Amino acid sequence: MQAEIQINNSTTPAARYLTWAPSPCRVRITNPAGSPAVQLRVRLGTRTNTGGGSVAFAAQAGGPYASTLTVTVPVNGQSVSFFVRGVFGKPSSGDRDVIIEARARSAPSSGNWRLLGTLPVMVRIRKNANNLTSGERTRLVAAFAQLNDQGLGRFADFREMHVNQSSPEAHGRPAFLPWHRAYLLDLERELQAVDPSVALPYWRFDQPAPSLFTPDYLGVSDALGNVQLSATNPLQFWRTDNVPGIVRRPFFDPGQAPAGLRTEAQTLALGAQYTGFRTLEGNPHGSAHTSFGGFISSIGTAARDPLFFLLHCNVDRLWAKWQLQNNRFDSGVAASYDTNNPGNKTGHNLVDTMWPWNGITTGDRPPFAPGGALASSACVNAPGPQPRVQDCFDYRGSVAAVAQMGFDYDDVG
Ligand SMILES: [Cu+2]
Repeated sequence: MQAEIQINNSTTPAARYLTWAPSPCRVRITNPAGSPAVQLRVRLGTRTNTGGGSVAFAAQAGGPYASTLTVTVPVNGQSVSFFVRGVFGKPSSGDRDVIIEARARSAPSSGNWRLLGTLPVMVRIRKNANNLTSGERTRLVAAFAQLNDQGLGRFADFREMHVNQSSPEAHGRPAFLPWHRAYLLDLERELQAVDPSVALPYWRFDQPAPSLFTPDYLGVSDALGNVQLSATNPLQFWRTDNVPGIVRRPFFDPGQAPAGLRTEAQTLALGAQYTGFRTLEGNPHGSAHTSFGGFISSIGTAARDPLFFLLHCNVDRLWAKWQLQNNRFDSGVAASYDTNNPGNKTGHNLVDTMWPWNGITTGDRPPFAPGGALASSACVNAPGPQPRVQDCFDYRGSVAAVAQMGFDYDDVG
C-alpha cells in the first residue's frame, strides 16, 4: 500500500516549498493492495531532522495547526485535502530538510502505523543575509553568478529593467514599494530556477553586517572601491554592461552599520498611513544606497551590484513588517496605499499594470520592456505574469489565499 503526498496541490518537485502561509496539499492512496478496509486512517507527520525546518499540519487553512494530522482517506484513489505551513521561527537551511510522512492503520486497534509514503520539502524563507550558513551563502552567490553568466545570462534583463529611463515606473511615486516587490520576486524566482533552495536574503542596513562584506560572500572593497573576492567565489567572473567586476566603495566601516540611516524602529514609526510610510524611499532606502560610492549609489547602475537586491529585500521586508503591524495587506483599505494622488503616473494607480512585465512600450512607458512576463512559480499563482500594483500587497494571502506570492521573512510572521 502506498500514499502520494502533494504539496501546493502539485506533484512537481518545484512545488515542494513552503512559507509561513498555509499551502494547500493532498494525500491519496495510489496502491491499495492488501488493504482490508475501504478507508484508512492516515497520519501525516514529519521525520525528526536536527537542524532542519519545521512544519505543521491542519485540516483547514485556518487551523488549528499541529505537528501531526490524522485524516480519513478512501482507498479508491480519491484525494483528501489538508494544509501545511512552516512553523514560524523554524525555517529550513537546506533543500528538502523536512521529510513529510504518511502512515496508516486500518482500524484504531490495529497497532503500528505503517509507513505509506514520504516527501521531502523545504521551508524556504528570506533570511538576514548576515546570518546565512556558509552553505546558504555559497548557493546564493553561485545562483547569482549562474543567472548572470558573465553578462550573457538572464540577469541582464534585471539590469535593464532598473535604468534611468525606466526610473519613473519604479521611483519617486507610490508604486515604489509594489514595483520593487514584483522586481525582487521575479529575480528570486529566476534564482530558484537555477537552485530551488535559494531565497533572497536581506541586508539589514541599520545593523552591522560584517559577514556580508567578506571575500567568500559579497566581497571586500579595496581603496579604489574594486570589490575583491576569493578565488573560489563564482562572483569573481561578474560582468555587467560589458564592465567586469563590481565597484562599491563604502563610506562607512563595513564592520559597522552606515551612519545616518533611520533604524527599523524609526522607519516603522513613520505612521500607519502609506503616504507617511513611503517616505522611507528617501531614508533609509536612498540613504542606504548613497552610503557607498560606485554602482549601487545611483539608479542607473545600482542593479550591477548583487548587494542592491539584498538592500531592496530589506526595504521590502520593512514594508512587510509595517503591513503586519498596521494590518495593511488589503489594497482596498485607503491607508494601505497612496491613491489620493492626482499626479499619479500610469503604473502607480492600484489598477494599473506594471512595466516591464506588461510589455507596454508606448504612451508614458519606456520604449523598451526587458525580460517578458514575471516568472511563474510552481507553488503559487500570484501575482501573475503581468501584475497590477494592487496584486503586490497581500503577499502572505491574509486577505485572500489566492494572493499568496510564495515568499516570507524570517522575522515577519
Ligand atoms: Cu529601485
